[in-house]
Parts: sequence; structure tokens; C-alpha cells
Amino acid sequence: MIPTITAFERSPDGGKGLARDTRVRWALEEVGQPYEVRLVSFRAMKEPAHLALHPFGQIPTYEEGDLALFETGAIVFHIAEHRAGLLPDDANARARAITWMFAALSTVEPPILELGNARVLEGDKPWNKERLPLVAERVRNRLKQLSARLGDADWLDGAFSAGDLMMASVLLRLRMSGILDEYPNLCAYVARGEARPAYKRAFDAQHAVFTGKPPAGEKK
Ligand code: GTB
Repeated sequence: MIPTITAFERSPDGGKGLARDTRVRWALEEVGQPYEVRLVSFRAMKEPAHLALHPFGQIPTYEEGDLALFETGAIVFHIAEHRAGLLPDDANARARAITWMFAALSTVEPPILELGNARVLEGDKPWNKERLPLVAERVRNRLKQLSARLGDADWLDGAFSAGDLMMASVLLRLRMSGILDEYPNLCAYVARGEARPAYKRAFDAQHAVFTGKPPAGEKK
């Protein structure tokens, strides 16, 4: 059964791969699973048909037969559980890879999102000048810890896994802030993720929504 995901009809990032459908596309590409995409407008996301799939009216969603999922963590985990290529066979290594997925989403991503909100949504608030450096410092604390753990390894725990896919996706969101550049091993880690053929295919597919040109090799 070919799964269908949803993505922005018009992403505010103009196809830079920052919207969260990219990580789901990347996971599907890593395991070699073809997929279809239904593009949704901001208005359609808040209408009953989409809310039945996603209670918070967001993208991405994932439909496969009778199954409908939301939340990128759950979607990528489902893909990784049911197809080979994103989680190790060894039970302990698998549990550690899953731990890194949770770490990406619940420990590293929140301060990064908070920084984005402080920059974009709260930029005009009178208290923003004081708050912004505090929020940026929280991000730096996490990156310092992550950088120390990664050291000079290629990936967080042995071979590339769903944990790395999620962590690199979360860190990518930070690149434009310049903060990632302060941690050369994390920059190289993200670049290794982006260099994976599966990531490139995922990026090209989401970018094609904006250019109108199908990615190389894909018929439209
Ligand atoms: N926790 C959920 C998950 O991981 O799936 C979060 C899903 C989510 O935030 N979805 C966003 C959304 O649908 C799109 S990805 N927002 C619309 C809404 O809430 O009404 C977040 C996002 C949006 C835009 C950019 N950008 O332009 O750079 C980057 C990331």
C-alpha cells in the first residue's frame, strides 16, 4: 500500500526543506518506500476533513490503508519499525536509536523552536532584547552537550539511524541563525545528513512543490 502524506501547498520557507514533511519524506526515501503527497492550504488544514486526521490542524499527516497518523516522531518511528533501514536489528542498539529520536524531539528541538518564536513572533515586544540572549543561551547549552557527545563520530550511535535523521532535521532548523556554526562537528554532522541520497531526494521533492518542476526521474 502506498502511503500518502500531507504537506504545505505553500510553505512559508519557500521550499528550503524546513517544514516537517521533509523529515517524513526523508524517512520514506531512506527505506525505499514510494509515497504520495496531498498538498493542503492553511485554510484546509483547519477544516473538519483535515482535523479528523490531525487534531491540531497541522502538517504532516500519514495515511496508509486504515491507519492515519500525525506527529513526525510517531510517523518516522512507524516507518522505521515497519521497513528495514532506519533502526538496527540488535535490540539494545535499536532502543538507543529510538532514544535519540526522543532526545531530538523533546530535548533539543524545544529550545530551538523557542528561539525561532522569540526571533520571529516576539521580535517587536519591549522585553525581547532581554529575553532573546537567554533563549539563545539555552540553545547553546544543548548544542554544547550534543557536540560533546557526538565528538568526532559520524553518527550518534554507530550507523546512521532514525535517531540521526530526526536530530539532523531538528538542527537544520537552526542553520540560518548562525548558532550551529559555533559547533563545527554538529555542522559536519548535519552536512553528512544532507549529503545522503535519500535526503537529497526528499529535499528535491519538497522543493519541486515551489518550482513546479518534478524532481529528476519523477513523472508528474
Ligand atoms: N509536533 C508536530 C510534528 O512534529 O509533526 C508539529 C507539526 C507542525 O509544527 N507543523 C507545522 C504546521 O502545520 C508545519 S512544520 N503549521 C501550521 C499551523 O500550525 O497552523 C513547522 C514549520 C513551518 C514553517 C517553517 N518555515 O517556513 O521555515 C518551518 C517549520
